[in-house]
Parts: sequence; structure tokens; C-alpha cells
Amino acid sequence: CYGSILKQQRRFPDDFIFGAATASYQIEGAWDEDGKGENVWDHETHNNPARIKDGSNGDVAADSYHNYKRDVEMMRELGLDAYRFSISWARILPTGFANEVNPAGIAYYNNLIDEMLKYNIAPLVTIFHWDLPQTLEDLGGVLNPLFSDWFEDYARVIFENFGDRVKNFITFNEPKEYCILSLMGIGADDKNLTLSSSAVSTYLCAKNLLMGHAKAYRLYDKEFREKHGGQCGITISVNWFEPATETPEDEFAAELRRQGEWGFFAHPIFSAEGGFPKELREVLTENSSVEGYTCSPLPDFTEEEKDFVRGTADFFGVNHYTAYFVTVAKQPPGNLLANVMNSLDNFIFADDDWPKSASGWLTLAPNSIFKSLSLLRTRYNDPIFYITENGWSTNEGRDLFDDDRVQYYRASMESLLNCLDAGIKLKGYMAWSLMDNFEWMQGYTERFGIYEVDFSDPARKRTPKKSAFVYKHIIKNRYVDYEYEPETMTMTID
Ligand code: PNW
Repeated sequence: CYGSILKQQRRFPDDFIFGAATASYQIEGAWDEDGKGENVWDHETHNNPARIKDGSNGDVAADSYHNYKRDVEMMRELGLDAYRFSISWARILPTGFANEVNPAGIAYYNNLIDEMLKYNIAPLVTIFHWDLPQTLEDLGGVLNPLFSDWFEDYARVIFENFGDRVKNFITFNEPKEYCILSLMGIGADDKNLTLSSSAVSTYLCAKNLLMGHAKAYRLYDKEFREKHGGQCGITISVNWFEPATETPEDEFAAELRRQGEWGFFAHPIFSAEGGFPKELREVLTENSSVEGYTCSPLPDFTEEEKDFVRGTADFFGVNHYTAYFVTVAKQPPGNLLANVMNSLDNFIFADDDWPKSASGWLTLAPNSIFKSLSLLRTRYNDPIFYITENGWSTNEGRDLFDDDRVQYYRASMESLLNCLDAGIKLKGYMAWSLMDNFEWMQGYTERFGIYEVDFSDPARKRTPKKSAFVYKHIIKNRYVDYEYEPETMTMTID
């Protein structure tokens, strides 16, 4: 039919960047090798293994610390333009502070970067993807008022050591998720806090992370940009939230939800006026007095801080996975301030017809990348975007023929093309993930890789899934061919 012929004719421009993403704790392993310090995930998985669904940890994970050459070979097989990985803070700075730089840690990332550059694969480096050194956590971690200075010091070490070859930096991965107990379970909020102090800590974390981000960005701008000529941004999780009905109540619930999910971090950086989003601030202030507080738990920015944070990103990194409908909750939450970022008096649900992944929160929703970026674009003055994560989970257990993942990626590609057709400044796309890895609280029970990793094999053998072949075909041919089926499951480097 016409539809599919037209679809097949839409092409990705030659300069559109296709890549894949990972994160240090989820793939590296070698948790205590060569001078690496302990981080919050080492600490928590070793001391409270029951908190991880299968009791597992990232001690070995995909063992990328020893397999980085194979990882780069996979990138070459796929024909990737870029690879997004994160740096393990405690591997570089075992004490958490910049007083002691671990040469073996620097060497590992140098080797990885140089191996990638040999084959023209651009590194996209996430400075912090959730694996905070335990030494800093013991001092209160992201709640310590000095956190933003520690982060700036750490960022400087990274810019100094890798900035000559790395041209793309992402300060934080998904700051909101890091600040929230419900998703992370480990990190900022894992202090057996009461509901109200957990609300307070969530907001404090948000402000501290934003200040840390801004300090790192301004450092890059001032001392490294001219010399190295790169760019620095942030990655925020942006899913699509749509009102369930057209009633003003649902419209407002959806808007509050968006502000709580991503506006919280996007607004201070990307909006014209800066600071936290207005409606969210108002609702929080109101709820605070209802609950008997003297002021809102949301630490406001001073005018000076607002200016300091505003405009501190050369691009907007978007982790996008799915969409939800939002409706006003029939019963308001018991504590109006707790968990506010994800439950301000509202309730979210996915459409029953949307295909389901192995992760409870992830379904295949129609055209949600385009819907999200369209709104961000108008709200934040047409920034440059990268999709820094997007992907699909399946259950553990061998299935190289991952047709549901193929369906998800093809749908994403159509949504990307819709963005490009509309003139959205979308420059690249990173699949999550290059390989199966440690999926945080879910351990190894949910798999996001387009390469399978055999976690029972000491060598951690990697094998391409069908989705890897399909992604490769798209990258090479610059369009989505719905008829394409890999002839064999053997990969080659073209
Ligand atoms: C991201 N959600 O987390 C993280 O950046 C990755 O480390 C992680 O492995 C990947 O997505 C898959 O989970 C998210 O509920 C977790 O919308 C949950 C959501 C979004 C992102």
C-alpha cells in the first residue's frame, strides 16, 4: 500500500549520528580492580543484595573493563558513528575527591577512547551515570552543600584528561531519577528517611545537581572550549505525558506531571526565565502550608543562581522510552509533598493496546519521540537535541530473535523521521543498549541489549540479536526497510 512505500522513501540525512549507549556500573565489572574505589552501587549490592530483584550485582557485569576491544568491534560491526558511555567516578578518583587520580582508571578510558577513534567512532561521554563514590555518599552525597564543588573538581579531571579527544560531554544522566527513591532505591534518598524528609531531600538533590551541572558547564566554557572545541550538555529523561481527557483537571494534572518529570531540570537550564517551573512551585508552596510547613521544601534559586544555571547546555540530551496518559487521582496521596516529582495528585497509565516490554513501566506508545520533542522545542526555544537513550527490554533467557525489539526500534525510527521532517534540530540517536547489562534494581532479569551477553560465561561472550542486524541495516541504508530480514545471524564488519 501507499503508506509503506512513502515510509520507505523517507531517509536519514548523511550527517545524522547513529550510536548506542551504556553506563559504567552497568557494564564494566572490575569493581575493585586496579585501584578503583567503592561506589554506592558496590556498597548497596554487597550489603543489601535482597534489594536487587535477583540478588545480583555489577561486580563483573559484562566485564567491559576487560572486553573493551570486543565492544568497539561490535560498534564497527553495527557501523556506529558514536558511542555513549559513562565514566566511573570512583575508578578515576578512588577517594571521590580530586586529590588522588588513579592512573589505571585514566588508562582504561584512554584505551577505550583511542580504540574508538581508530575507527572514527565519536565518544559521547556521560560524566555521572549514578555510580557515586561511597566516600561522598558517606558525607551525605548529593545532599551535601559542597556536592556541586566535588562534581566540578571531578569534571575538571575528565576535561583535562580526555577533552583533547572527546568532543561531546554530558554532565548528568537523568538527574530526576537519581534523586528519587522509588526508581533508584539506592543513592540520594536511601537514608531510611520519613516521607516528609524524603520530599525535602528530593528537592535539595535537584538543586545541588543543577548547581553541579552548571559549574561543570561553565568550567568547560571558560577553560576548555576554546582549546578543545567541543560541546557540553545534560541528559534528562523525557517521556510523553498526555491528558487522559480534555477536562481542565486532566490537562492541569498532565502539565504538573510534565513539570515534575522533566520540567524540574529542563526549566532552570533551558527556559528563558530560568528557575523551577511556575505551576509546580505554586502547588508545592500551597501544599506545604496545608501540611503545616513554614515554607516549601523546594529550595528556590536566588536571582544570581538562576542566571548561573540558565543557558548552561549546548544541547538537550533526551532519554526517551515511552508515554502515559495522565488523569487526576481519585484520592490525593497521603502526603502531598512526598514523591512530588512523580505523584502530584495524579495517576498515570498506558493504553492497553500498546505492546508491553519486560519492564513494567515500558510500552510501545505511538510516535512519542516526535510528540515529546515538539513540545520541548516550543517550550525551550528550539534547542539542539540528541536522543541519548531509547530502547526495549525483554526477559532474561536466550532469544536472539527479538522481533518485539525490532518493532520498537522501527517505530522509533519513524518518529525520528517525523522530527526531522518538522525541522526539529535533532542531530543524533543512541540505542539503549549496545549490550545486555546490569539493569539496576532489576539485576539481570530485564535485558535491553541489541547484543546478548552470556552472563554465565566467564568470557561474557557477546552475540548479536536480530535487532542488531536491523539497526545496522538502517544505519547503512538510511531508511527503514520493513521487508529486511538478516540472511544469517553472523555479523561482519563492512
Ligand atoms: C534509564 N522510566 O533509566 C537509565 O539511564 C539506564 O541506566 C537504564 O538502564 C535504562 O533507562 C533502562 O531502564 C530509566 O521509568 C528508568 O521512564 C526508568 C525510566 C526511564 C529511564
